[in-house]
Amino acid sequence: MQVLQYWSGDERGQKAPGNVNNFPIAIPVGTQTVHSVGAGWAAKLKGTKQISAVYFGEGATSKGDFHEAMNFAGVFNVPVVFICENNQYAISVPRKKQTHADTIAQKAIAYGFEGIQVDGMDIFAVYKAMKEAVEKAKAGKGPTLIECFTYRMCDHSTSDDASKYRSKEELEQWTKKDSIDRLEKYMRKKGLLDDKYKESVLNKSKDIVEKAVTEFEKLPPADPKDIFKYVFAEMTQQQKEEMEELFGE
Ligand SMILES: Cc1ncc(C[n+]2csc(CCOP(=O)(O)OP(=O)(O)O)c2C)c(N)n1
Repeated sequence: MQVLQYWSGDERGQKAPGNVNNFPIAIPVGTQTVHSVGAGWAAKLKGTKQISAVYFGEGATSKGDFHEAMNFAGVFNVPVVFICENNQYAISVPRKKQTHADTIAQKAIAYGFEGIQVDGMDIFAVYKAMKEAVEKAKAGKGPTLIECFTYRMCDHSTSDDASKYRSKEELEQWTKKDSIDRLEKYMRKKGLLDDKYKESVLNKSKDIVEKAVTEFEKLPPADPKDIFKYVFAEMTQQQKEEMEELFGE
C-alpha cells in the first residue's frame, strides 16, 4: 500500500513500517551509497551486529557519492554490502559509455576490498553472493561490492521508449535468460512447481495487490502544504512566503 502511496506523490509512503530498517527512497542517483555507509559505520561504532546494504545501478558508479562511499567503507572497514544492479543502461546511456573499466566489480580493488561479479539472471547465484557478503560484514571482515550482471527488460520509466536505443534482437537474447522463467523451469524440473501451484501463487499475489489498491484509494490525499512544511525541520522565510502566496494565509 505504501509503495502505491509513495509513487502517487504522497511522501507519507516513505515511512518504513514498524521495525523495518529501510531508508526512504533516494531520488538523486547514487546518494544512497553514502547514507548506507553512514548507517553501517554508526552500527559499528555502537557495537551492534547490524550491517547495512545498499542497492544502486551501474549509472550510480559514475557519481562522486559512490567513490566517496566506497573509499570510506574501505578505510573504516564498514560492515556494508554494495549491490550494483548492472542492467546495462542508465536510461538511454549504455554501460560502455558509463565507464571504461571492464567490470563494475573491479572498482572495489582500488578501495582495498572484495568485488565480485555474479550472474544477475541467476537467483541462486545472487542469493549466495549476498549471503556470503552479509556474513563477512557481520564477522567484522569489511565491505563487499557485488555486481549483478543483468538486463532491464522494460522501459526505464513511463516517459522512456527503450526501442529508440536498444535493438529488438538484444532484448530477445536477454528475454531468453529471464530469471523468473529460469526459476520456474528449475522448480518444475525439481517437482517444486506445477500449473496448479503457479495459479494459486498468481491468485494470491493478485489478491494482495487488489487489497493494497483498495486501501490506497481510501486514503485522504496529502495536504499540498506538506510540500513547504517538511523539506527542512523548520520552514525558511522564502518557503513561508511562497506558501502564503499560494494559499493566501
Ligand atoms: C543526480 C541525478 N541525476 C539524474 C537523475 C535522473 N535519472 C533518474 S534514473 C537515471 C538513470 C539511473 O541509472 P542507473 O544508476 O544505472 O540505475 P537504473 O535505474 O538503471 O537501475 C537518471 C539519470 C537523477 N535521478 N539524479
